[in-house]
Amino acid sequence: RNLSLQAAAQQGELEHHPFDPRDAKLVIAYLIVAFAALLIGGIAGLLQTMVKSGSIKLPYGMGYYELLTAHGVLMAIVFTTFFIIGFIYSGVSHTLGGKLLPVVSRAGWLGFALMTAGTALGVAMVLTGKASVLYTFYAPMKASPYFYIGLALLVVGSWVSGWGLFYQLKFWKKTHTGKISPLFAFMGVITFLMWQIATLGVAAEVLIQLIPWSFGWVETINVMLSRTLFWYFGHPLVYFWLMPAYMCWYVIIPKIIGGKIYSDALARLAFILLLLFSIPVGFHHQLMEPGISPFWKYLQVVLTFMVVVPSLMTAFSLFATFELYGRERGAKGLFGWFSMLPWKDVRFFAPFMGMLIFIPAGAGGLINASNQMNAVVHNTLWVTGHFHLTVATSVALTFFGITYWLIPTVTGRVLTPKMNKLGIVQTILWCVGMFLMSGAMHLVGLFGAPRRTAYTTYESNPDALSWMPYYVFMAVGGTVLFIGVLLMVYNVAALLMAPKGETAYPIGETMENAEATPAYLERWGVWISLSAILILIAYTIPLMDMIMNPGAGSKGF
Ligand code: HAS
Ligand code: HEM
Ligand code: CU
Repeated sequence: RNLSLQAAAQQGELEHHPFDPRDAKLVIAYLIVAFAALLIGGIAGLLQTMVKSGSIKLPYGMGYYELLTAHGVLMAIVFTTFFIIGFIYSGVSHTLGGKLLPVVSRAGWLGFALMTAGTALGVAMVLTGKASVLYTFYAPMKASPYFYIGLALLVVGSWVSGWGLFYQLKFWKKTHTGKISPLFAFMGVITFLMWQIATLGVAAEVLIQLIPWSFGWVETINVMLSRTLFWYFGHPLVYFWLMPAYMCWYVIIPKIIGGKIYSDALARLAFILLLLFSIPVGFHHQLMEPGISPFWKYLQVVLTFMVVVPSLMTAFSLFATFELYGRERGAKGLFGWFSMLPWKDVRFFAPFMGMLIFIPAGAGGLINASNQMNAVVHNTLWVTGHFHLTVATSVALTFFGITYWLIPTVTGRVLTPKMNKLGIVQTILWCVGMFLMSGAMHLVGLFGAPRRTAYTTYESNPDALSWMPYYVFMAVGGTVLFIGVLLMVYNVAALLMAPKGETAYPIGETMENAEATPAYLERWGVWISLSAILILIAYTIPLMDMIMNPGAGSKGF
């Protein structure tokens, strides 16, 4: 109780603190690159749906896989990572002392420069046709070495930014001995800790395997090992997108609706479980690969079902926040609280639609993770449908919802009622477009339509022809979504030029009668060690096997 009172007092002191203008520049720089990536990635996405449905042929000798690589990289890696760092830097600046330490701000800018340079290099390679290897860059498909170098710069840049966050928390702890860190900062640091551990896998793949091989210094590559290192990183990557969305759901949304955070301790525990169980689960992307023994796949699937638990805790905690908020205002019956929520406020509405869609999105994930059902859906458009609900809707809509207050807050402006309305329209466009596109992807995937293919009728094979109507629905959905992308980019520009004023940073407070947060939740050493132990258990023997028995190795193409 004491801790939550302290936190509340601190909150009050922070609320009237205008955002530091130097930090604002950094946050806005990250957001601008993020939304530029969304725009270009959106154009690629629209063209993909047009090509697949046979509506257009690509001009200028452009290939489908150039487009799809650009889309995957720009949307899933550039848009997300830049947004996440901008968002977390803003909240850490706000909750840990009101501004970034000079060295942290320098780390943020250095990270930004490295990431932007890496993105420019990587995207240039993709758009000139020298890296049509998709965002998962599986060997033995081979890209120009500069594509991999670009990716490496992007990752190293994100490390530098992450180190800045760690330092800011360390300094805060030193100057606030005995106090538990603010929830937002705690979650931000866990997110980057997880990222730090996860990216070691892709760094090893890129530096030790792909770059020497693509320069021609070695002739062959161990494909099994490279895919395994990729998915050691690739699954936690999806939680790296999700955790900042959860930060908004746990910490920001209660404040925006005028309610309270249900439990600070539960939120922290959920994030610790995400740290522990996000990483040792990459094999659920490799269930159909022959080179891994069933025992290790089984073990990692068990761990995959463990990582569902913190998501269920999140669902529970959000329902509690909403219900208690509604009941406080006199809601009756089982679901009376539902109508009490501020539906006309885009800062709530967009992330809420993200939450709602996360229910079917997560259910689809459970299907994917079940070995026998994975055999049905693997490499079909069902999977593409799954992640356009998770990352491209639950996460993306939450990020859009954050943008409507984040830009005004850091730049000293206000969200006008007109922009709010445009935001609601944008959210509805996104939901309708995604319902059509992702719905069609899920269905046609069950009929066996493969992902990652351009227009094809397989020489009039009747099965392939029966997919066409779904591809048309995908294209209609893709068009609605693309209008949504354009409107979002317009909204960002409008927010950057909104009328001057003061907007508070919406950090929620914990319920008055909540349990005090136990200090062991902040025993970093314990959680990092446990995470390392789980990773060693899940990966040591399979990796040793792949390294000791590499087969002949594959030449690139
Ligand atoms: Fe996934 C493939 C399994 C979650 C993203 N996933 C992918 C790929 C991506 C991706 C990008 O096991 C493709 C990669 C590629 O290119 O090949 N996924 C899971 C499981 C979960 C899961 C078990 N995925 C995500 C999230 C992603 C994401 C999150 C991005 C952000 N996924 C898989 C598997 C594959 C896969 C296999 C490989 C498929 C293959 O064969 O290739 C779980 O973490 C999901 C747990 C979530 C829940 C939902 C909880 C609900 C909440 C909302 C509450 C709502 C409220 C509002 C409170 C159980 C928290 C309610 C209000 C009312 C009024 C109702
Ligand atoms: C793949 C369309 C937004 C992430 C695809 C594909 C289509 C598509 C048709 C599948 C192509 C294939 O498998 O042959 C769109 C449209 C969008 C959109 C029309 C909105 C205008 C997003 C967003 C994200 C995203 C916001 C992530 C934040 C991805 C990823 C792939 C993909 C990671 C997989 C690429 C691969 O298989 O290598 N998109 N998408 N998309 N999309 Fe989107
Ligand atoms: Cu996964």
